[in-house]
Amino acid sequence: MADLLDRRSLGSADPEAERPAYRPCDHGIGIVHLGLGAFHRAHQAVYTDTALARAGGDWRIAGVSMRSSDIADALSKQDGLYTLLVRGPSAVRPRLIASLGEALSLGRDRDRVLSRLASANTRIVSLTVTEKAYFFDAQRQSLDFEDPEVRADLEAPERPRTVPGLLVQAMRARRRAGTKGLSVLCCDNLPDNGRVVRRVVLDFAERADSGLADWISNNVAFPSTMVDRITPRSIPADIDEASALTGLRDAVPVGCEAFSQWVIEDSFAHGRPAWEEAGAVFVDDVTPYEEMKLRMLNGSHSLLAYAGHVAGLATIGECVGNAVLGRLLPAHLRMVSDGLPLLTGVDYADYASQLVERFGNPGISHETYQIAMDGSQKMPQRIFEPAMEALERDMPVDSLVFATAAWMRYLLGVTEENARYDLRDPKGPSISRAIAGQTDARSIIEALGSVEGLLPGRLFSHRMFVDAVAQTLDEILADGVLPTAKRVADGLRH
Ligand code: CS2
Repeated sequence: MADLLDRRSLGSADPEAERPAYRPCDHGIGIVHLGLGAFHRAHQAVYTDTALARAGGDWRIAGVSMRSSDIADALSKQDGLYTLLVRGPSAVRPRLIASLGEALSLGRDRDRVLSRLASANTRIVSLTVTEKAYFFDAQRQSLDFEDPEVRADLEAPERPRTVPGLLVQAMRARRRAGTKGLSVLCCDNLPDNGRVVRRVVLDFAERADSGLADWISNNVAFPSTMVDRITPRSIPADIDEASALTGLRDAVPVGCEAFSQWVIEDSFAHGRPAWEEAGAVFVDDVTPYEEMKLRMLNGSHSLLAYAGHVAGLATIGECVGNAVLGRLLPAHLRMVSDGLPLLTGVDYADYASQLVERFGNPGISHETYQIAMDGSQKMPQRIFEPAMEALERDMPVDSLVFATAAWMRYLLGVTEENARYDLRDPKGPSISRAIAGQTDARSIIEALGSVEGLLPGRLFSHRMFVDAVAQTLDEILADGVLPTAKRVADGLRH
């Protein structure tokens, strides 16, 4: 693929695909990215591609696949090049991305990954590793020292498998070699994500060597970010589609929507690419943007995913097209946005209508089952925190109650059509063990309450909230999820 690009001469106009407007080999690697999934390749790698074309710099990316080596292998065979399929409502626009300079797999190339992380040329480590990979215990606000994977890394820090272990090992090497610090840029959907990764890294480092923790505090920046672009997992049909559009054979194309947003706290230790050239917005405080996105976009994604999956609706598009959920969605968005602080330049009503349109994009097929994954890690910031805040301010919580009950119904592991599925959640086995045999809402809630760290104590000691969840869950169990959603939607302000 790279040969083909060179022969066709980079930067020349192409009738079919947008091509990189720079010579990749002119730019060194300055970023190590952990988590080489579709989202990174649809988001940060694309911003970097544009920034390289417009402002240059040694900012290509060494991407690290944290689990399987398939993607890294496929990308290596293509010299890191891949096709982005930008899916609008009626047309697909292909674009070739050249910002990945190297693709590695942690399991196989650990030494190479560590030397990249320790290299003086590396000035940013960015991450899209999913919420659970930080091992952050939200209740204790610290690293989860009890987790077996964390314990294993603490016992053998030179062969790290977890993100905190890997980052600390890299910092140890930098400190030892007298190399300067860098910026760690978390791009996962967690509130205050810079602070979360800083906390787990410092907690891990303190156990190992407190001098190292001080060095990290003084030399490493952890800017927070809000990232957004709907990027369903890739499917085999994407390969033929990409090839038909570009004439190039790409084994790992990525499809995503056209919309993209990146809000970044501007506090980097040793520079950064000119991502603003690609539309990234730099601010002092990302919090209000994160809350808006996590609660409005991700929160309604989760609501639709749980209700939809249980009701047999396979995609977010089907949910939006459903008469009941399609009505509940805007009402939920309005209810949640009523609790958000004013944000200069942002009209929440416009943001909400844009979301409804994005979710309904006929070019995108985003599975409810994919979004339903890892609910124990997602529900707190998407549903529980806005619910807690609304209760404290005496504001309505109806659709948040519904989302909670729909999630609990999902945790039973069987659809209304009796199809069984795996929960795909790090707490899945404990959840299934706890609720086995429970059939009524109260016993289900009580059983879930016994799963360590699953239901936040403050919210679940709120009598009114728990009563409402129990009533809604009983209704779902008796009448079905969609009739219950209809009752909730009917009661809400539209
Ligand atoms: C989704 C997100 O899978 C999920 O949990 O809610 O991946 C969502 O598509 C992205 O955050 C959009 O930016």
